Amino acid sequence: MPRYQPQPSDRFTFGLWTVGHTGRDPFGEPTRAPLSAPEVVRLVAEAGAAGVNFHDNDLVPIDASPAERDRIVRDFRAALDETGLTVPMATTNLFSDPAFRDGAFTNPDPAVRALALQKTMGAIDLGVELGAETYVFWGGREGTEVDAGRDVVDGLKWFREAINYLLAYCADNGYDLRFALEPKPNEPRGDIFLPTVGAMLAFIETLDDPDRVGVNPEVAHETMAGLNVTHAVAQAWDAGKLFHIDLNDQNPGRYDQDFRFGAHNPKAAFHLVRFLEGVGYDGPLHFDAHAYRTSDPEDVKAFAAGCMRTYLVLKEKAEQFAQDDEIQALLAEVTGTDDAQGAGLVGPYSTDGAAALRAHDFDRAALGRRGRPYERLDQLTTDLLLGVR
Ligand code: GCO
Ligand code: MN
Ligand code: MN
Repeated sequence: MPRYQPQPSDRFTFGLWTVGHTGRDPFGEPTRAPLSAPEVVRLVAEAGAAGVNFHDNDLVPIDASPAERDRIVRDFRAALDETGLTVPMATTNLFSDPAFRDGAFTNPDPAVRALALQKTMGAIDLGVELGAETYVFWGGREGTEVDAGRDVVDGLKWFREAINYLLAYCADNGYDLRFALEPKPNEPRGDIFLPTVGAMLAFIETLDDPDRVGVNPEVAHETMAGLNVTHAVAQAWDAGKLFHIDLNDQNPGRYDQDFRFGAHNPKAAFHLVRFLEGVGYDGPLHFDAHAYRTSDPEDVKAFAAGCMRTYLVLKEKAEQFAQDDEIQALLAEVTGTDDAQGAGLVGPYSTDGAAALRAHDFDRAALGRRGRPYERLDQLTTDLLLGVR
């Protein structure tokens, strides 16, 4: 088998909206012809992915008749059956239609909030029908430009009401679906509510059934907020909330770029892969990215292949990192695991332990002098990534 050839067991997924992206942006018209859902399924399957995800309206147009819906779903399912691809995740488009221009679940108009619930219940039914196990909520229009115009606490309350309602809807229908909330700081709104993984994790604990709800961190979104995505993902993992992940790349301080995974900052991508593989994350690895506007259909295939190839190369690099004696010795040094001096002084509190710690005589100056060879460690990591190690 060719090296770095993705297999379904790698759990890579793409969205209909990612590989099917037509190159439209706020300044320009599409540069590529749209692909039908079965065409995306075949392209993604040929590239070696395991699954395909969709927003309700990526598959079924918002004004499709019931007969059209049935035909589209039948053709899509036939393509899935033919290729063996699955649908691990589904989601709702609550941002394109003008009705949602001032938010969906957090819209001040209760009629729009009700419409958003109605649309999402239909989309959940569709997702479940096609086998989805995770349902993603990305609050595209849930936010503001004008802070005088919205009480944020109202926004949070309405968002909570909506998620609670939909949790109850799933329970009522016997759907074994987990929800993954996806934070983003801005775009398309000036400010989107619950902008980061940390904010979302705190919000989840206020829901009626927090156990069924986790997060869907995205590389680009944390990077847009100037944050370290691996730290965010680690916190989600620590909380038992890493239900899904959106992989792509982003240059901080720029527009929402959705670059091919690893395209901009391969070192950050490496640390993320090393983390995911190290802890044994076994959920879907979803590429929420799209090809450059300049790409033709062949280049779109190269884009999809490139996302997966980079992940697999970085996975191999992570294994190399774990087996490199020099790197591991430096790691032991910087993490203090080679040093017995402090052992026994820290750990769970006890009265005796606290007394011993209070009586302990530290050589503070020596502690302040102790070397931390991060330069050497990072250079070895760089050498390894650049292929000279
Ligand atoms: C974005 C988001 C979306 C969501 C998608 C799934 O920046 O537009 O990342 O692509 O991931 O709507 O909910
Ligand atoms: Mn995004
Ligand atoms: Mn996303």
